[in-house]
Amino acid sequence: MTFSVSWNMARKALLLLLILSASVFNLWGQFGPEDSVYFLFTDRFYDGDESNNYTVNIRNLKGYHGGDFAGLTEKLPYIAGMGFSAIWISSVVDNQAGGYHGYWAQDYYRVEEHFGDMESLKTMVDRAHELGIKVILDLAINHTGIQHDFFGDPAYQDWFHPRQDIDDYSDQYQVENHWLQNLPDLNHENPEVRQYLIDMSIWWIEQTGIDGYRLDALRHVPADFWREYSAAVKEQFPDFYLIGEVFDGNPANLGKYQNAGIDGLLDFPAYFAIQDMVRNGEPATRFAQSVINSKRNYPHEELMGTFIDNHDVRRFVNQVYRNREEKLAQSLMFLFSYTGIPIMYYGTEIPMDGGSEHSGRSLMAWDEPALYKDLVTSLNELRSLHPALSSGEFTIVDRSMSRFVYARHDADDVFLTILNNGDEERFSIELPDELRRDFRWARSMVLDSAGEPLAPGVPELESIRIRRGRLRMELPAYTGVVLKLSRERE
Ligand SMILES: [Ca+2]
Ligand SMILES: [Ca+2]
Ligand SMILES: [Ca+2]
Repeated sequence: MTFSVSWNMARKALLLLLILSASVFNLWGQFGPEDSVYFLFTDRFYDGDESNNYTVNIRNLKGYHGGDFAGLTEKLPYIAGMGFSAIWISSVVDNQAGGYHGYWAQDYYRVEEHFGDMESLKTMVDRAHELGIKVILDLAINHTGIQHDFFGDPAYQDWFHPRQDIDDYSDQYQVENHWLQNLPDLNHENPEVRQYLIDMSIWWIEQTGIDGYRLDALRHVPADFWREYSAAVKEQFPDFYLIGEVFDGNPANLGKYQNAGIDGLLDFPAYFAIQDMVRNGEPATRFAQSVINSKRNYPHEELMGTFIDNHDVRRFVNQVYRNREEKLAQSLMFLFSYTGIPIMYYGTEIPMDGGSEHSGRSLMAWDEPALYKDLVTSLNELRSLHPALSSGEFTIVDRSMSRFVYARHDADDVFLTILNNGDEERFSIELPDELRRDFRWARSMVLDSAGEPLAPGVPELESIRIRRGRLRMELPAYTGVVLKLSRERE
C-alpha cells in the first residue's frame, strides 16, 4: 500500500517534470501556434561543402547554386538567434538535372547529391534539434520529374495518369488527374502507388527524425488519399506536422483538407488579403471580411501557416512600390501577431528583393546588412514571452476604410495590432468592453530598450494614455504598430 502510494506520487512527479520540461524545450516536437518557421531553399542558403558543387552556376537562376546541408548546419545558430522554432526546407529527395527546388523527383529513396548525403542530412536535423529547431521537409508527391526512374518503364505504366495538361483549374477532375506543368502525374487511385508514397514518407521520418512535411500541390491529389496518408503517418508519429499547399484564395477550398487530416494549410486567403490591403490599398473592411470568412472555414485556424510571401510569388517588397519600408514593417507585425503559425521566407530580414519563381529564390545575401532582423527577433521573443500573442483569442477591434485593428488577448495580456493603410494619422480607437479591464496605458512593442524603432519604417511612438476605454493616438501614414496594454505606465 505504502509502496503503491509513493510510487504513484513519484510517477506523478515524474510526469509533471516531463510536462514542464517538454513545454519549456518542446521535446515532444508537436507543432502549435507558439511555433514560428523560417523557410529556405537548401540550394540557395549557404554553400558549406564545395565537393558537391556539380554543375553549379550562380549566374543561372534555374540552376544549382551550391547550398547544402553542411552550409545550413553552419547557419542554424543564425536562424535560432532570430527566435525561430522551426525551419521548412526545400525537398531533399534526389532530383533530375536542374531540380534545385526539389520538385522534380528522380528517386524518392535517395538524397539529392548536390545537398550532401544521408549522414549530412541527419547531422543537420540533430543539430537543429539541439538548438530547439524542428525540421519540416518539403515533399512533392503529386508528380515526379520526367526523368523519374519509373516513368516510361512498362512495369510502372499504371503508376501515372496519361499525359494531358490542366487547362481548366476550376475543374477538380482535371486538377487532380491531369499533368501540372508538364510533370508526370502519379496515379493515386492505384493502391500500390498509395502504399509506396506512404512507406517512402515514413522511411524519411525514421531515417532522419524530421518533425513535419510541407506537402506540395495538395489539391492536385484526391482528398481521400490525404485522409489515408495522414492517418498512416500519424499512426506511427502522432505529433508529426503536415502542412499543405492549396494555392487558392477561397478558404472553403482549404478547410476541406484539414477535415481530411492535414494539420494546416498555407493560408493563401490571408496572403491575398494582406496583399490587397497593403499593396493595392483596398479597404480594410474587405480585409476584415476575408479574415472572418477564413476563420469560419478553418477547423483549426491555430495550425494554419501564415505568410506574407514565399517562393511561388513575388517577394513582398517586389510587390510594393510606395512606402516600402513602412509596409514591410507593418506586414511583419501582422505575420507575427495574426493567428496560426508564422512562416517567414529567407532573406525577408534583409530584405531581399526578387520576382516570382527563380528570381525570388536567389542566393541568401549574407554580406548585406539585415535591417529587419532586430524587428523579427523581437517579435519572436514577444510571442514566446506572451502566449496571448500566439495562442490568445483574436478580436477585431476596428475596421475603417484604411485602418485595421485587432487584439490578441488572454487572461494575462492584451495586445493591439494597428495597420494604418491611409493618410489619416490622428485617430482614436475604442476598446470593446471585454478588453477594457482597467488598462490605462498602451506601449509600442516594436521599439528597442532605448525607445528607438527596431527597423526602418517602424514609427517612433510615445506611450499612449487610455481614457474610458479609448486610445487617442497619432500613427504616421502607412505604418503599423503592436501595442501592449497595461495598468501602469511601463
Ligand atoms: Ca555545396
Ligand atoms: Ca540529382
Ligand atoms: Ca494529380
